[in-house]
Amino acid sequence: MADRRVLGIVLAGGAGTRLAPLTADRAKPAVPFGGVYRLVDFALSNLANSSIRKICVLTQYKSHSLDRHISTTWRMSDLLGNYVTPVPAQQRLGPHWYTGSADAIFQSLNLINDERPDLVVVVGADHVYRMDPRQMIDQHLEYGAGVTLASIPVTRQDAKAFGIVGVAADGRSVEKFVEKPANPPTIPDSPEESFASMGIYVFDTKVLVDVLHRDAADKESKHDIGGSIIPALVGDGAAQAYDFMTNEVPGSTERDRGYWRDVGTIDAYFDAHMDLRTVEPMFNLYNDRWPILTHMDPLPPAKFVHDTGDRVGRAIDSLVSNGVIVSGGLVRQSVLSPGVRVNSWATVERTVLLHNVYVGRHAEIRDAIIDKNVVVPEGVKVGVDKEHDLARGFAVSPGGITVVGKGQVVAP
Ligand code: ADQ
Repeated sequence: MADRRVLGIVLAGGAGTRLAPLTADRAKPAVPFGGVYRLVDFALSNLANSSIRKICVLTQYKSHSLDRHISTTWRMSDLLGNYVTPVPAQQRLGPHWYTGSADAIFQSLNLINDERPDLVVVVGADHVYRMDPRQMIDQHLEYGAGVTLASIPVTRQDAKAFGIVGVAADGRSVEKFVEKPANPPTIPDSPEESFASMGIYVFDTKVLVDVLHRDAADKESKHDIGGSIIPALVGDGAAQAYDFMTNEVPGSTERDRGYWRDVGTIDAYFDAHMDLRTVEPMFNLYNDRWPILTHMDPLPPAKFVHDTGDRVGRAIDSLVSNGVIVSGGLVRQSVLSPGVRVNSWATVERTVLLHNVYVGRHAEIRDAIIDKNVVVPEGVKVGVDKEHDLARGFAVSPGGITVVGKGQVVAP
């Protein structure tokens, strides 16, 4: 791909309703993840680490904290022609916001006209994974596809939430594509699995511009990439699949190779956190050959104090960010964002605490996600009795994870 001009487009405008209440006042790609990151950092790190550094991030809903994060964290040197720009919906083509992900790109065609790339790499902003898109681009060029879509085997049960790809005997040419089917077609020699599109695409620019114009003229279309653009290109015989499991990223471990999670629901978001914190994690944040990049506030190191009797300040099997103080409390199997406080005789277990959460003495938190700045007063239990959690107005996921949203008061 060395001589090709590539533009990255990150789709960051989805409302993320299934992640409520974490998306109550922020866009899904701005939801904090893994202590110090935001979800969008994974997609952007993959592009930046593979030297794709002309990137437009299309934003829409509740985009303030997302815009701020991108402008402050991801600003690159214009001198080298690099940029990561947040592009808010601008109503360029009429008085309506983006109707779907294809409309978001259609309304932003001026960016493509300005940059005149050979290829456009389109990625979502709500997945946790490492991927080197250059390997997918190489396949795209080698076989002359109009669009190449990254694909991964998923269970039949999970397949209902994805676009499902049917490939020809050559293992590449896409013969069939169905968006979120009720009855997902399976992989021919593996009846319990389906081949899912990961929402990661390489387009020839001309092919993309042409199909977007056709789609815009279609009054019946919902103007989604998965719902309309990909099916149209499959109809043209122009779509090929790229097998994500063949992607090799420097420094990945036997265990975390091929890791990709859609963290669109509370349970998936919680489980992906648990994947980070074990001795041999399912997803290894400590791979410095393919770093996940972000902005970190200049906070002091984490501190653990008190070691007398039952009052021991410690954290085990956990990720603990800068600025945290665990003062005489016990943290187990949890992820703590910057600025969290855990006080004496408190217990925090299988829990994700976002920035500056305060846990008072003797409090007990289990199987929970607590959003920024929430105060859990002395002696209060959260996540221990799910009926009580619901009665107090907290959300409880189907998997039994209690979520206390930003600004919610936990009564003493
Ligand atoms: P979904 O994620 O359900 O499925 P969609 O809601 O279109 O599809 O979201 C795709 C990406 O576009 C997300 O990152 C979202 O934030 C963003 N987006 C959605 N609406 C947008 C808008 N109006 N403006 C800007 N950005 C917007 C897609 C594919 C499936 C595939 C899964 C993989 O359609 O085929 O299997 O991703 O997770």
